[in-house]
Amino acid sequence: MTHCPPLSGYIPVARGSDARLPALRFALAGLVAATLLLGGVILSGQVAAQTYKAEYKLSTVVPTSFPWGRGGEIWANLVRERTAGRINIKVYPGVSLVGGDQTREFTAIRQGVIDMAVGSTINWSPQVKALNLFSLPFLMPDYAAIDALTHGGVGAEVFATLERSGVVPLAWGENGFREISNSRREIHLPADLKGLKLRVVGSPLFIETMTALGANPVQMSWADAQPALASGAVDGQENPLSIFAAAKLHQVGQKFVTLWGYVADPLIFVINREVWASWTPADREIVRAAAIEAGVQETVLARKGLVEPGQPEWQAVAANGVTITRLKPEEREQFVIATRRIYARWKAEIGPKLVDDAERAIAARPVRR
Ligand code: X2X
Repeated sequence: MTHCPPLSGYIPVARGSDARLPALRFALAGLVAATLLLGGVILSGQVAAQTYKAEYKLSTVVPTSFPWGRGGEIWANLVRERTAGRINIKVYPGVSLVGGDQTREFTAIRQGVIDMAVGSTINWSPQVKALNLFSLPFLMPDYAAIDALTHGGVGAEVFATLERSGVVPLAWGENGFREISNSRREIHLPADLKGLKLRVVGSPLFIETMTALGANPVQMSWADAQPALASGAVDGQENPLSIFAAAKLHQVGQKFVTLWGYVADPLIFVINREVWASWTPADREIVRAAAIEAGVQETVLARKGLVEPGQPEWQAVAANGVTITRLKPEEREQFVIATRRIYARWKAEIGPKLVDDAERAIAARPVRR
């Protein structure tokens, strides 16, 4: 009989059946563990499937007849198709999930009252100070400047801040350059704003900017703004072309629009953190990719007729009897000068580093249009 040296790792024991017991136990334990693990995977799969809600509520301020609302709809449709209906998103326009109060939308997303949203940086700025960046007067001179921020390092910094604030940001869209309108007179210079009652929304930055320009700002929701304009309770407001045109603000007395491009609000596609965590990684990627695609399409819609020569969409508004005023550079400069102090004060509030980064990114933007 030849002598076999013990295999490495095999511990020889003295007697027959007893000798194999520890190995057997070990094997059994392994089998039990593997079974448990497999069961766990299956179970967690079932749990995940069960925790998918029948409907996910997506909040927007304006309905699908506006580029913004349409962006939400595109996102919802792409996700429904690509998840074969596993993730069923319904658009709730008019911020109806928070009774129309758009400045409460962000908190409701964090709390899970709202599952997801396509929201304006302005509306979330009371809760997320960094978002006031986009409302700094005369920071962004053109579309390339917006893109330089949202699609560069500044956009990534803002997304990191949103993550820390408790939501999952996925993609950028656009509301647009906010132009000032009113029922009383053409605006060429800050002096023309004197005494005008202007509806604004969002953070105190808007109140301070308008006050610095000599106007009387009144903060109210978009839902309240339209009746207030119709009744003459306020004289004017500021919003992008896409809102002005789709809401037909010329019908509520807004006869004068000045294209001053003082601020532009991007839109952000976000999801509640728990909802995000409840989905499989594959589904999360579908939702993220769909948000990015919807954001690109939405931005194209929001810029339609504004990036083409002569801005045909504003011409269409003019055809409704609205006077469109384009500022001379020296006129615009007067507005810049009058708001410089507010800019400096809010730069400190927002965080000088983020604003410095933004200023640098804009100065280095590749294409000016
Ligand atoms: O309320 C507005 O002015 C609007 C529709 O543009 C926003 O939600 C920021």
